[in-house]
Order: sequence, then C-alpha cells, then structure tokens
Amino acid sequence: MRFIATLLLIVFFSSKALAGTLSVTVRSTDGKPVQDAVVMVYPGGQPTRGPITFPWPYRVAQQNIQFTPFVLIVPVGAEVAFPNLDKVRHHVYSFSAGNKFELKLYGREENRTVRLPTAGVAAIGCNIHDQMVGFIRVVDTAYAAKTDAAGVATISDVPSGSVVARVWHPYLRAMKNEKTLATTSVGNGTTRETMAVELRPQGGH
Ligand SMILES: [Cu+2]
Repeated sequence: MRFIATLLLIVFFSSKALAGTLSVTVRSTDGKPVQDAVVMVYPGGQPTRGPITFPWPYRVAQQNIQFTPFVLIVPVGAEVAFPNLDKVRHHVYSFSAGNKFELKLYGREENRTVRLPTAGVAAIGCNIHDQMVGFIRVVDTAYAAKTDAAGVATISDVPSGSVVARVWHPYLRAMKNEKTLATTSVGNGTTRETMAVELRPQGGH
C-alpha cells in the first residue's frame, strides 16, 4: 500500500514537472504573417486556477494619437494603466460587455487605471479621436502570448499533455473573432503549429 502511494506520488510529481513550448505561427489566407493575434492555451482544457501574472506591463499608452500597444493581453481582474503621453487630451472608453469603462477627458502626463473583471475583450476607443482603436484581451489562462511581426507566438512552460489552444485577433473573420487550433497536445521540447486565418479589411471594426 505504502509502495503504491509512493509510486503514485512519483508519477504525480514527475508528470507535473514535464513542460513544453508551444510555438504558433499565424498567417492570413494569402500567406502573410499576422501580427497581434493572441494565442491562448488551456492545459487539459481548463482555465488557470489562482493568480495569473505576465511579464509585460498592463498598460495602454496614448501616444501620437494612437493606443500603444494596439493589442494588450492581461489576466482577468488586472488593473490596467492608461497614461496619456500626448499634448492633447483623450477620453478613453470601452463599451465591451463585462469590461465597460469611461475615462473622462484627461491631459498630458496624467494616468488612470481601470480594473477589467471579465475574461473576454475590451475594445477601446477615444471620444475625441475616432481613429484611435485598441484592444485588450482579458484572459483566464496563464499560458497566453501575442504574435510578433513574423506572426509567431511562443508560449513556454506549458504542462505536457492535452491542451486546447485558441487564436484570437480583433479582425479575425469567425465567431467571437476566434478559432480553435487543431493541436491537442504539448510534449517536451517545442511543438510547432501553423494556423491560417481570414482577416476583415483593416479598420473594418
Ligand atoms: Cu483621443
């Protein structure tokens, strides 16, 4: 009995220790790399229990009459900062269900923070400048990353085993702007996947 218990513990801890990297390349149907796609990985199909932290700042600056970055990933419940680095004032808002907010006109060097309580999307705009468009993807998994200029997102330390992986982009032509990746498992080392997506014309939001 004790032997079996010990064996089970060894199996449990060794399987916990195994982790791999998932590298996803997102391309448009005409073969071009798609930047700013968000890849979300759910080990065992489950959201992360407990606190989630990412190494990048939870921050959307207003600079040169634009939101920077265009797409930001934050964990559910995160406090997001909205510093205004412009000389003009901005009036930032989101009408997205579950993550609505409004930051009344505020000026240069001023900062505001907002808590985003709901997993999903906060599409942000500015009441003064219609061309200002940005997106915050609020996630309930610790395993998420954004594609770079080459269309590649790399997610490391994903526990080995079966996973559900989803790709989201604000202009992805699909229900909820999201597609599920065919990959069903991550092993040791790097698992590489490619997804082709159809995007709506830029600015067609
Ligand atoms: Cu503005």
